[in-house]
Amino acid sequence: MTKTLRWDIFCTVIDNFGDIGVCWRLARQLVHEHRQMVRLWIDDLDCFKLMAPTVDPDLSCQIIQGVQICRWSRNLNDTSAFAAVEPAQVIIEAFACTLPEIYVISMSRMARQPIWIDLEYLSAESWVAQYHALPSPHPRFALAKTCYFPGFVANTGGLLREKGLQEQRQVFDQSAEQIFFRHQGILERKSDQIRISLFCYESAPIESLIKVLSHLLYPVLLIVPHGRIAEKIAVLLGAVCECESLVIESEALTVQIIPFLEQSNYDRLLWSSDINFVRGEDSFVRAQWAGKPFIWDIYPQSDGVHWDKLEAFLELYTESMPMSTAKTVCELWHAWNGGIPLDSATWVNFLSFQKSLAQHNESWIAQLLQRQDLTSGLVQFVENRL
Ligand code: TRH
Repeated sequence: MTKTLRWDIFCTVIDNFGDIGVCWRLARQLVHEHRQMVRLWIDDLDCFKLMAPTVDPDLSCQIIQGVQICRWSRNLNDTSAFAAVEPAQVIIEAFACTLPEIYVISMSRMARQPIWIDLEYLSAESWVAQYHALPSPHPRFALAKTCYFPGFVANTGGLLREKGLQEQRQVFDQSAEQIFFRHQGILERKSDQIRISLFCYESAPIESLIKVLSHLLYPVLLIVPHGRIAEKIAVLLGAVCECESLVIESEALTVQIIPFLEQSNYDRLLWSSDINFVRGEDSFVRAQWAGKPFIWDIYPQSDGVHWDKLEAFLELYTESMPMSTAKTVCELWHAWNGGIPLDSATWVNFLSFQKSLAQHNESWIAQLLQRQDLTSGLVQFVENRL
């Protein structure tokens, strides 16, 4: 039986939701599936509240779904608050967020060295397997930090995947979908209508996509959770997005802006859409578990290194696809990431592979399911070091 340990997860929110999205998933899984005791330190509770609505941003400490949520004040004057904090036995420094110095000093004074893990960003690049789980000594203290890399293949940290996730998706049938849509106020499905969810960065060619979708021969419902992209689309279509919900019609296209969803409801949106546009890291992984054709908007980096990351994933994901399907996927993904223009031919071509892509995705899921999930892997990694 797994030993119950105390875990501290540190997470900073930059200007997106991925870091907290990953940490929140990991924290819950550790508690619910592995009976660990978890404190999650977050520097932006307002942002967190968007995906976990029961969070009270005014509280410095609260328990949500069995996870102790602590506000991590980044104010320099407040770092002394950490002097009174006893470090946990396992510390996750998510995405190199840098632990408070005083906390690291406390770690170095512990009778038994804690297990310190730097949880890294996900990548399909081949170097990941070489660097995964390598420890590096601290320059000043008798501490070691291990870089833990999520990944898609053997010898990486795997992907976040809750127990029973695929079973939940499989029982999410038409009537469950209808109930979900009713609860979220999402328009009912019309026959022949293609339903698309959209979550992307402002750098994506949104204007071209709207043009392409408006001029199609069949109706499209584009569902956009509220945020900067939704506002941009409203402006493009001459509407004003004054509240979090809005329906805009433009020829064949209906755009529905909905409030930002609670994290597990976002999964349901991915399961019930025909095609999903996703971004970053966590929604990208969730789209893979959802099995529907998806288009990834990779987090753009100023030095352009994200292109290598995109190509590495495409290579792996399309490896067993017929050449024509692979070419079509690559074309649309390149266009969506700004590599080439996005035109209606690229889109229509992609749509023609909708069914075969959904089939391919089921084999892709089966392939991913052969790997241990990230949280179980982490728990095992820690146990091996006790
Ligand atoms: O928000 P992101 O762009 O986060 C990014 C990436 O993680 C990137 O790798 C990182 O470097 C950068 O932040 C700083 O995209 P991502 O990773 O998909 O995270 C979105 C989270 O928001 C995910 O957990 C799903 C969740 N979500 C909801 O809960 N409800 C919603 O309505 C939507 C649209 C998303």
